[in-house]
Formats: sequence, C-alpha cells, structure tokens
Amino acid sequence: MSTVLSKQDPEVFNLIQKETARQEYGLEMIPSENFVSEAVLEAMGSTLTNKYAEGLPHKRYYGGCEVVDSVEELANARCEKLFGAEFVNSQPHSGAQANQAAYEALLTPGDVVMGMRLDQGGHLTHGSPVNFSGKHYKIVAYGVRESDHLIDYDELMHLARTHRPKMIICGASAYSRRIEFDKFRKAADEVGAFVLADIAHYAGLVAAGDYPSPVAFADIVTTTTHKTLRGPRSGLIMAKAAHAKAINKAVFPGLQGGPHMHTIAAKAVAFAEALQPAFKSYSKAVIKNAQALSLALIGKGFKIVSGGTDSHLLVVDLRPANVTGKVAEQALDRVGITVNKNTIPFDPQPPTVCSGIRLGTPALTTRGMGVNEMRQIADFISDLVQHHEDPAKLESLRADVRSLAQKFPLYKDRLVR
Ligand code: DSN
Repeated sequence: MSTVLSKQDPEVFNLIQKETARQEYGLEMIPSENFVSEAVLEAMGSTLTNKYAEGLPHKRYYGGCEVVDSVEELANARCEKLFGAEFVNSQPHSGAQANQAAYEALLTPGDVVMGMRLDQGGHLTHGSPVNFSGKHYKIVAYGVRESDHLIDYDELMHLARTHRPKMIICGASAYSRRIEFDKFRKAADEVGAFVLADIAHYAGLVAAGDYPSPVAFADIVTTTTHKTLRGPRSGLIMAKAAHAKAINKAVFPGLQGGPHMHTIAAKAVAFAEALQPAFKSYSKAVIKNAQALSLALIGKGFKIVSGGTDSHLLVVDLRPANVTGKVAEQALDRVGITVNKNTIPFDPQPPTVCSGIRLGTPALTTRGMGVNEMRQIADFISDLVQHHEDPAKLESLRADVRSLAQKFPLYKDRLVR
C-alpha cells in the first residue's frame, strides 16, 4: 500500500499502521469504543477540515460557507429524524463539551445540580469534584441500591425534595440496565428542575428502539456520536425547541470557536447509516451479545453487577476471582483483549485499582461476532484471570485471541502487511 502519507511522513504513517493492526488483531471490548465505516473515515479525512464556519448555517462570521451550511443542515435534519428530536445542534466537539453547553444554557454557576455518582456508574461531567461540573455547581449525588445495583429512584425523589436542584442529570457510563427517564421527569417536575439526559453510551440503542428514549422526557439530551451510535469521535445536543436559542449561544460563542465541519459531515454519514434497517439488526445483536457474554461469565463463576445487562455493557465484579480490576486490565491487555478497570458499586478498592472491569460488545458486534464468539471470549477471560501469572498461558491465549480476531476482518485493506 503506497500512500502520500507513507512517503511524506513515514513516522506518523507507521504509528497509524501499528494502531490499525492493534485494532485488527485484538478484541476491543471497551464499551465506549466502536469501529466506524470507511464512509465515515472518508468524510473525516476530507477537505471540510479546512473551513472556518463560526456561527450557524446562513448566519456565519466567515464567507464561503454555502457548502458547509448544507452539510450542517443535513446532519441536523438526519439527527432530528433518527431520534425524533425537536431541535439539534451538531457542533459540540465531544460529549463533555455538549454537557458543558447544557449547563451553560440552563444554569448559573452555584446552582444545585443532581447527578449520578461517578463510582456507581455516572460520568465526570455529572458532578465530579475534579471536573468543571463539580467545581462550579453545588452537586448532590444519587446512586444505586446496594441490594440490586439498580438506580434508587426513592432516594432520588427524596434528595430532590430535600435539595431542590435546578437540574437533574440522568445517564451513565457504567450502568447496564434500563434507565427510567419518566421517573427523572417526575422528580424534576415536583421541584421545578430541568432534566438533562446524557445518552452517550446508549445513543445507538436508543436510535434503534432497543433502549428507552429520553427525548420526550428531558429538556436537553446530549450524546457522544462514537460509541453505540458508531459515528466519528464527537458530540451533539438535542432539545425541546424552547431551549434552542440558549443552547446555540452556549455552544458558540459561549464555549467553542469554529465547528469541525469534517466531523459534522461524518456525523451526517453515521446518522444515515443508523437510519438503515441493518443498524436495527446491529443494535439487537449488540445487546444479545452482551447478554450472552454476561451469562457465560456467570457460568464461569464470575459475579456481574446487577446480575446482568439490558444494554451493550456489563461490569464484572472480580472479587470472587481474587484479582483486582487493575491486574485484570493489564493481563487482558497482554493477550490483546482491551477493557478498562472499573469501580463496582460500594467498591472497597480505590479508583486507581478497582474491583471490576467494564466490558462492552459494540465493537466486536460491528466486526460480525455473535453469541458463539462471546462464549469463546468468556473462556479466554476466565482462563486468563486464573493463570494471569503464567507466561506460557498468556502466550497461548494471545495466539487464540489473534486467531479469533483474524476470522472477522476489519480494516485489513488499510494494512501494509
Ligand atoms: N470516557 C467515556 C467512557 O469510556 O465511558 C465516557 O465519556
């Protein structure tokens, strides 16, 4: 394969080759990652990266925006259709920026906000003290019940009545069960709060109708576009029309400068892909695979947080296996299975160690793997956890992982060898 980049800058070309090979020959099980189509990659690598377009379609601060105006309008229209949203702003560079814009649009620094605890499945931008959200707003955190690891809606209601937040955030990055968005609306209505639903993890499943949609219940819905939605690395905001003006102002000039028009084009491509019937089958397969993986791991003696999953991810409690999340993540990395260590609810370990790992099926499902492969992977994980200090076992598992991955080619044509 001879490319302009390989000749001009072999150093960067070779690093990209290495990463492509890592993705091709390993098993990607981080639930927030996926593999985009060649069409999405092409739009990302297009001439649109050259264009400044601060402002909104037909109201820009730069000339020459007639083409990118059409790109942004197309992306917004496709997104509105996909989710049934009243309003879309597709300019946020990523999920954290989308959330920041939602805070800016609805709140004043110092306001009380409720969000899910990070160590029980929430997200940094939902009120962590090390994030802008926890620094600039008064955060009241809710969590899950210790008995079943499900969101404690009674606690949520009680906290809302006690603290009278201006905004309640729902959404999570390590919660495998269905979120009852109507209950968040009810709690918010009782105290006059806004609802922000962050569906970064679930967006693809929501679009396909396989996970509850918050669109009818939330004032603002934010998401990334690169997880289950399988688009480029980016974000977006949907909302009730009444919030459109405040959101537009918060994104630009409030927080961002020029929108990344090449990424907005790639989002438009991904939305069109998600509107196809094949995406519905994909979404169902993602959940079926996660459930099969969960059952197979339970069969091997592992504990799964909340006992299973209704979505694309599961959190494995490794305490019965006597290893920490940190040790398991590193050992899995050595054999080519990529995961991340994760706290389990009420974790006795610090977040740098963790008692669990978070597994997801969006990426493996994209490359065509199904239930049989999930059972095989559960065997790999179980074997590895038991023998993580045995170099010969690690070597043979590494070969098994590579051989399974090779049966499901991904970006093979992009590899030189
Ligand atoms: N960092 C993402 C995740 O891995 O879940 C959330 O933004």
